[in-house]
Formats: sequence, structure tokens, C-alpha cells
Amino acid sequence: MRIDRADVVVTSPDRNFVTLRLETDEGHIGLGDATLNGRELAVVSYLRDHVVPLLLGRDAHNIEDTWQFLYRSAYWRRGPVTMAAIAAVDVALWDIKAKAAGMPLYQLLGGASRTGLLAYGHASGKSTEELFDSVRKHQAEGYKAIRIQTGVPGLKSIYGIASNATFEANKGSRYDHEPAQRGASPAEEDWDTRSYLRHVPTVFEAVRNEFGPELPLLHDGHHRMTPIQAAKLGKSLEPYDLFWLEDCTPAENPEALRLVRQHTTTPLAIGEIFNTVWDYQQIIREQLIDYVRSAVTHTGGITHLRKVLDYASQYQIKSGMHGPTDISPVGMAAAMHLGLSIHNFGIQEYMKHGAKTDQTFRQSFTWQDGMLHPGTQPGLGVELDIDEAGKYPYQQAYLPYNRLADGTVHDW
Ligand code: CS2
Ligand code: MG
Repeated sequence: MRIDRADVVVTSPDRNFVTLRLETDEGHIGLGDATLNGRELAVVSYLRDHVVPLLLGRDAHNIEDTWQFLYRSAYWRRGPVTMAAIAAVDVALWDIKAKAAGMPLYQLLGGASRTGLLAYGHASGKSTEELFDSVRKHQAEGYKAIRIQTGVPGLKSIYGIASNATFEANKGSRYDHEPAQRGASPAEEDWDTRSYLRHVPTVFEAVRNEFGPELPLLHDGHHRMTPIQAAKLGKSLEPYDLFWLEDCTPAENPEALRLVRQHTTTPLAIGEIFNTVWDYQQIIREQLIDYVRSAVTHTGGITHLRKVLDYASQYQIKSGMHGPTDISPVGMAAAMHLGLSIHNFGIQEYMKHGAKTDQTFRQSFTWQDGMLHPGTQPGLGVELDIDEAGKYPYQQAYLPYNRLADGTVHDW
């Protein structure tokens, strides 16, 4: 079975998505997500100009060989652009192989290891009341695990708050849940770590008092702390029994986690901006984390992320795949098939896409009682409606960034 057509589809229903669509001489269509939030067109060019010409005529069945060929022949390895492009090819080929076999993809990955995937959603609010309200709304939607982000006294803006309004609207009228905004330049936000460190434990205390000890709670530090600040936060959150503390320090410095680990038993999750198994080597080997945050989309596809997760399994480290709305429905489906099949599944992040996105990408996953399931359609279970996609041309959009009170740019 040969690949005889490859198209890169850029569409912006509620936000920008980049999708690779492969077609074979036997008429099978495979989809792969290549969306890199805020830098989408770099991956489009990588695929269109450098990868698509190499795919035409290749045997669609040779997934591992195609992966190795694209990775090694480029010479310039790793990095988000390269790994998102390779991921899209990889996932599209898995989709094709599963369709050719007439099976849902998870069957080819070893079959189901569980009946469904526990998923967490994003509750947020500027005040405690708003936050409680948001938690309740998520519970009413079925969520059994919830990420908590709140406003910090004295700061105008805070990461994760924007998600709330769109969770409710979810009609495609706003950009989407996530903080990227359409426009010609990134929004500037403010930040103060000392206020944040004072405030967050009080929020978790209030949430535990209101919602009890059972509800799994998560929190995202979004790379903003120094190692000693992260250690302090982890320690101060111990009484509230977090499921995880995410991205407590910037991901570029894995050694920082040694110091955090020495001080706290709060479980740590990291890796949404990692791209390869080599980014994880030290932190898995030294058992510095508890959850791998990578998305299939940004980590070289199913072929490569499965290697990361197999390695992690030797150390009882579990998956916690990235699933904000900038992972397209195709990327989410890939995550669900992989999560259903591996033994060391932990939790899946899940934010609902907007209505226009759901119309553009027809999906067959199910969401019931706080659990996701990829469905039983052959392949990934996602179809891209090209006519619908054509209605929404690409729009420039940027993620925001932070400055401290004195004007210094800070980690976002
Ligand atoms: C995030 C994302 O979901 C998360 O945990 O940190 O919201 C992240 O900010 C975006 O995916 C960036 O593209
Ligand atoms: Mg995160």
C-alpha cells in the first residue's frame, strides 16, 4: 500500500489547527495532528516543503522505518517543529494501518488495558466563589478530577483563568479555552511569585474544605518557579493531597527537580514542552517525576511517545498526556488510543473543543461519567470535513507572556 497523496490542511474553526492528511493507492485516508500553538506555520512549511515530497510513493505500512528515516535523514534532530511534523506523519500512518486492518487503533497497540480513561478538566476563578462555581460546573459535566487555578491578589491576570469563560460558552464565539489570542502580538500579563506562593495553599485549603478529601486535584505552575520556590510550594501543598503539581520549574533544567524532590512528596508532572525520550532520560532514570506530560502531537507521534512511556513504566511513572484545546481532535484521539492500550496510564487532560471545531473534525470518542473512550471505529475515529475546514482560514494568534512589576520578562 503506497502513499499517493499528502495534504497539509490549515484551519481555524475556534483556533488554529494543522492537520496532515495522507491518502493511499488503496483509498485509505489517515490524519495526523501537527499543531504547534502560536508557531503553526513553521510546521506547515516543514511538512509541505520538506516532508510531503518524501512521502509520496512510500509504503504506508512501514511506520517505524518512516519514523527513523524522517528523524535521522534530516540531520537536524529533535525540537518542537521537527517532532510535531514527524508526529503528524506517524499518527496518519497508524490511522491508515488500523483502517486497513478494520480495527480501532488501540487494538493494534495491544488492545484495551482498561474500560476508559480518567480525565481532568480545568476549573478556575478570580475569586474563591468563582472558583467553587467552576468546580461545581465541571462536576456537573461529569469530571472526576479537576485542575485548580486562581487569581492571585494584586495581579491583574493569571494563567488558566481565561479557560473558564469558554468552558461555559463553548459555542465558538470566543477564541477558545486556551490563553492564545488572535492578534498581531502577544498579550502582556503580570506576575509575582511571592504573592502566588502565599496565596495558592490558602486556595487549596478552601477547596478541600468545600469539596472534601476524595476529589483528585491538580495544579499547573507553568514553569514559573525557581527550584527552591517550587520545593516550598510542593511542601506547603502536602496537606491538600494533590494528584500532581505540574511544570513547577522551567523544563530546560531537569536537574532542578532533584532539589524539589528532596523537599516534597507532592507528586510532580512535567513534559508538555518536551519532544523526545532524550529530554526525559535523566528525570525518568533518577525518578524525579511521577507523570509524563507529553502529547502524542509534540513528541514524535505514537511510535515515539510509546517508547517514552515504556521507559517510564520501569520506574512506575505514569502517563498524564497533555490535552488542552490546542491539541486537535486528531491529536486527542491519538492520545486516547495510546492511553487505552498502555499499562502505565495515569490520567488524561481533557478540555472540550468549540462547536465549530467539532463540526470540522467529526469524532467518535465517548465521554461518560468522567471517562473518555476513543470509540470502536476503524482507525483513529476522526474524519476531517475539508469543506468545513476551508471556511476558516488561518489567523495569527499568540500565547501571552509575563513581566514582573519592574518590567523584567518572566517565564510563562
Ligand atoms: C497547559 C496548556 O494544559 C496545560 O497544562 O499548560 O494550557 C499550555 O499553556 C498550552 O497548551 C500552550 O500551548
Ligand atoms: Mg501545563
